[in-house]
Amino acid sequence: MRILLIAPATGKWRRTGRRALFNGRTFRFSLLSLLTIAAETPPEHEVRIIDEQVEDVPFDADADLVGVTCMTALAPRAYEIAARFRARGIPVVLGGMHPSLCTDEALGRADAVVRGEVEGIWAQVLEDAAAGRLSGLYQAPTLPDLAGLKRPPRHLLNSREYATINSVQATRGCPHTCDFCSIRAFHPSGQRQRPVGEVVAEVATLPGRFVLFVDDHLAGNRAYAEELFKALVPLRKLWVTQCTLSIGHDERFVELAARAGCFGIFSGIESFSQEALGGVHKRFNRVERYRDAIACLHAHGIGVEAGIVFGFDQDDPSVFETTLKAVEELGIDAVQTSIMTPLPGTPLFERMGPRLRHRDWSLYDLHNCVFEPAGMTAEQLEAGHDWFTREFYRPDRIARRLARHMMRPRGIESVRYVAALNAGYYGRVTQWNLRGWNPARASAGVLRSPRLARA
Ligand code: B12
Ligand code: SF4
Repeated sequence: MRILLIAPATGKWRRTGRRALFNGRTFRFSLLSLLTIAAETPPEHEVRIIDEQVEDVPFDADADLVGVTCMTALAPRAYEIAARFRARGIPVVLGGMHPSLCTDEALGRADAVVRGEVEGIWAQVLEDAAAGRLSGLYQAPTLPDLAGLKRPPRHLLNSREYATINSVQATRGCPHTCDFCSIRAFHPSGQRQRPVGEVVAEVATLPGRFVLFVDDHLAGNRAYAEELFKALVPLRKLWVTQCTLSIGHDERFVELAARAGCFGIFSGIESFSQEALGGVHKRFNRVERYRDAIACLHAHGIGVEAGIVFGFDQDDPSVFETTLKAVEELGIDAVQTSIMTPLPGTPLFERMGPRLRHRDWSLYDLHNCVFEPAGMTAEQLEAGHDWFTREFYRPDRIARRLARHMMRPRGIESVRYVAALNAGYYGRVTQWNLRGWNPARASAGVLRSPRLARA
């Protein structure tokens, strides 16, 4: 069979991806979801991967089966794509985060849906598609064993379009249960790990030094992480990953991570209100310990990109200004801002049901306010989010940040990465015309620029 695997993108990401400059490449790393499916596909089939961020979907392609992956914000686009192929009589199977968590909805938009991980069920999907009887829900009877996973065929991607195609996944899921997070909803049994030897063997085959671990919390199991880091040391790779800031409370562990090649982490700090963190089951983030944890990471040459969320019930219009001051004081290297978004399948979504403003999934992209906030209006929340992002990525602030970064241990080695991150986010501010205003300062007489359509 000729199999077309598609990763859709929303309108603004499609427009951004086609620009020569500030085209979002910094934030584009290899599509492990589709590469994993390609790896599971026997060689007698022909697989082509389309990433809509960088190329148009070939709606007239000759294909015997189309597979579309999607997260929530991309569901409407995935359904559009599915409808176009189904209109030509080509069967479509949907999979990934959103179809797994909103299965009934997805089943109404495709011939079949795979719920959960693809290993252990893809062969059945292919057999049914080849026999012309692809239909309904497919789910592997047990969670796949992460030992013996096949290597992703990264050559199917055009490496020039990505920050890196050296993405690797060592673990799936997370041991924590933050109630706004899709990871726990998708992986309810917590975290599973691949054998260290297999991960290290895969990393060793990757060209160049830079590697990106897409794990949700690479240090979720400390003993496993230590074993992995020790095995990575001799490879002399340089890598970044996601994990909680709590690793910064253990200097010995941070030192090992640095020796293993870690020079950056993305960490969901989320808020500077302990009460807000408690309200979403993220009490393990200790606000009073942020400073020491970040200082420890910096001392070992590990940069920190923080995830910050606005729109907690405890947030009022002053939150944007106080957060800006706090992240600057802590010397955080980059910030990814989001607006609190109740994503389907999460406990937060259930709790927020009556407060949801609509269920237009295309706006559930973490940059729009889709619920009624408690401490400010939806307009103030969106404006403050945009204002914070624009202020944090002001060129003078970026320049100061980079100068400060270079002075830190291993700063020269990692400054290119921090610069690329900051330039990438600055590009978003300009390309997406993020302006906003500070709700704590804006009074009736202040000119407020309206938000442009975001999807
Ligand atoms: C890499 C990544 C990206 C990359 C690439 C995305 C991509 N298309 O692959 C980039 C940087 C582009 C990205 C962007 C965004 N992302 Co993202 N991303 C991830 C991340 C960290 C890893 C994905 C991955 O490679 N996983 C490894 C693979 C092997 O696992 P998997 O995707 O679950 O796939 C398995 C199964 O789901 C299944 N499967 C998956 N797809 C399909 C398709 C078919 C047909 C079948 C049969 C099976 C199947 O089989 C796979 C193997 O078992 C995930 C977190 C995560 N753990 O998944 C977040 C995640 C998917 N992203 C998320 C979000 C919110 C976003 C953004 C909206 C962020 C933002 N505010 O801008 C944007 C949206 C971009 C857009 N509008 O176009 C959320 C989605 C939540 C949700 N419910 O929707 C996640 C879960 C992060 C989180 N912690 O909440 N992201
Ligand atoms: S620690 Fe991060 S990945 Fe884990 S449940 Fe919380 S938000 Fe999700």
